[in-house]
Amino acid sequence: MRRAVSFDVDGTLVDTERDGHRVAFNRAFEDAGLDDHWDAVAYGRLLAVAGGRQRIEAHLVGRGVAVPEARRLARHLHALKTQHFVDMVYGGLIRPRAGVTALLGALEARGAALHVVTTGSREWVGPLLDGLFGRGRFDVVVTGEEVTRLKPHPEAYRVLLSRVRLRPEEVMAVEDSAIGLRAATAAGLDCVLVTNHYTAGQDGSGALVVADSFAELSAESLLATEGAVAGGAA
Ligand code: XBP
Ligand code: MG
Repeated sequence: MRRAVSFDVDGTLVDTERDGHRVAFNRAFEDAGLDDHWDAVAYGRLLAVAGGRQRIEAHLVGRGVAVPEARRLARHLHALKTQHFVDMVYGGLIRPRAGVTALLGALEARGAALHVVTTGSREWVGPLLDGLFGRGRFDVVVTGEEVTRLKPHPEAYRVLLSRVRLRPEEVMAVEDSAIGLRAATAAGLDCVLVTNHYTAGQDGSGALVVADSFAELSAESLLATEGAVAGGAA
């Protein structure tokens, strides 16, 4: 039996990208008096870059801003964006994906530890997890600030394993994207992919199962170390 499950945040525990982060990025552009605006389709392409600050920098360089200025401006814009997203979190605008809350309870009922590994910024990750799932619900939370290399690099998952002192085969990872899947499997974890409108159709090779909702997952199957990850009640 596995002893723990590690959840990704954006797109997995919560469906935050299109109507959350993207809106916050656009408000930051407006605050700074810039004409930049990311529509839902353009943002879907930009998600290929992990990390909000890195995403802004890549976008600015892509439209011809010199790298040093793009780096400086991205830091400024990302600070504005993060404040807008924190406001959205405290405003209750971000909700768990369907089935997540029940699955977390079912995992705890079976004695599993819950962890988080995300690329997102700790400034909003903390309030979001505490507000939606209760303070201290996740034993270890690794965010984008704790690593030097973001997903798909496995560093964040290696940090988790070192903190929880578990072997990779004792922890199941739950992710939404090919980037997250690659990070988890490169660290030696089995990984289940629960896709969303942005990540459906991405390369899910290497995932134990690719589901399009949490209804297809059960706590028992996430913790079982043999056999397929079956669906059914959490
Ligand atoms: C998804 C990301 C994050 C968010 C934006 O993280 O790549 O960068 O898009 O959050 P996850 P920040 O690993 O949870 O899927 O602006 O704080 O980076
Ligand atoms: Mg994600």
